[in-house]
Amino acid sequence: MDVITTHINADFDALASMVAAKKIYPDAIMAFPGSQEKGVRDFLAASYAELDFKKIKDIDFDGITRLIFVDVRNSQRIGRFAEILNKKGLEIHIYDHHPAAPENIKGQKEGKPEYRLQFHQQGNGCGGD
Ligand SMILES: [Mn+2]
Repeated sequence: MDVITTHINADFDALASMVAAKKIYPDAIMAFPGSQEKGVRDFLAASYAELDFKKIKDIDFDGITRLIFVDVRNSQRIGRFAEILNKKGLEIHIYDHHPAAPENIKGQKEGKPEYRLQFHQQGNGCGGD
């Protein structure tokens, strides 16, 4: 089972990245690792779009074979998903724009660092989250 997730206190770039990743991994489940920012909560509650998110408590963690992280690669910002990072056979894909840090997760597939660097040099105006 594939799961697309992001950082705790999810913001709109997290939400948008999850929806974009679902286009690449159409069979994946989308799940937030924790709460969302108020604006995101309000947006989802208003049902502007039919977005199919699953609650983390309803996910069978033993059944996860691939984790797709978007807008995050810091293991301290992924809530309960950190518990299975070292699970045997787990595949990890990462699409993130944050700078390198010691606690960063390593993935078999990662977004290009050159792109991340360029993004930050230009200034992304999203407060760094
Ligand atoms: Mn974000």
